[in-house]
Amino acid sequence: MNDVTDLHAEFDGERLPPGQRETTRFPVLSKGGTPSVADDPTLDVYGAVGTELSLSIPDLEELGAEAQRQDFHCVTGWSRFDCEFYGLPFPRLADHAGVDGAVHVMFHAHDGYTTNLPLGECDRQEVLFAWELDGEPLAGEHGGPLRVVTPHKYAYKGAKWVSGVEFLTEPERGYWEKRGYSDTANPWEEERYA
Ligand SMILES: Nc1nc2c(c(=O)[nH]1)N[C@H]1C(S)=C(S)[C@@H](COP(=O)(O)O)O[C@H]1N2
Ligand SMILES: [Mo]
Repeated sequence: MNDVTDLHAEFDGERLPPGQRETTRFPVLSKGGTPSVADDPTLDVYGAVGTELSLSIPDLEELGAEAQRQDFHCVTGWSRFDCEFYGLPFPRLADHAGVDGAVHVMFHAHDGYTTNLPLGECDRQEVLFAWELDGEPLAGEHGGPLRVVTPHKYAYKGAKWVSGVEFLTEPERGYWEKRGYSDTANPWEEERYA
């Protein structure tokens, strides 16, 4: 298991970011209800890439899935330590598609949610397309069958029920980023609101 719970060191912070409290529960935070998503979803990869792709979870697994132990920080103030996610690191997907002029990424989800990151901030090993948590298939309310996790950012940067990854040549803002949440979302700098 690849342990990335020491990620805070890169941001010169403690393991528990400022203003957060640790919880052993796993609260559900969704803008609406849990959408119905096929058990065998496809992830569309498109925009400024060499090859547009439509990938199933088995396709993602074949590109080089791995297990990682990660911490999860919600902007509303709770952190859950030691989440064991299994999924595909973003860089493997980006390499497979072949980034072609992109500087930014928009993640799209089945509930209409979107969230954005600069390419350099999602082309990181700990950004996972995840379909298992703690040895079980990811629960629907937590974004199953497939979600993104971003342990170096507040968790709104990780789209549950992810449906598409759009590579962009200009920055754009996602759902919460347009509604007053921080675009940069660094938990160790408490970048909660814009
Ligand atoms: N598609 C989608 N992804 C989403 C959200 C959402 O409403 N829809 N909420 C975000 C927020 S604000 C947080 S804190 C985390 C919560 O994940 P959890 O419900 O598994 O705790 O998912 C993020 N990803
Ligand atoms: Mo959140």
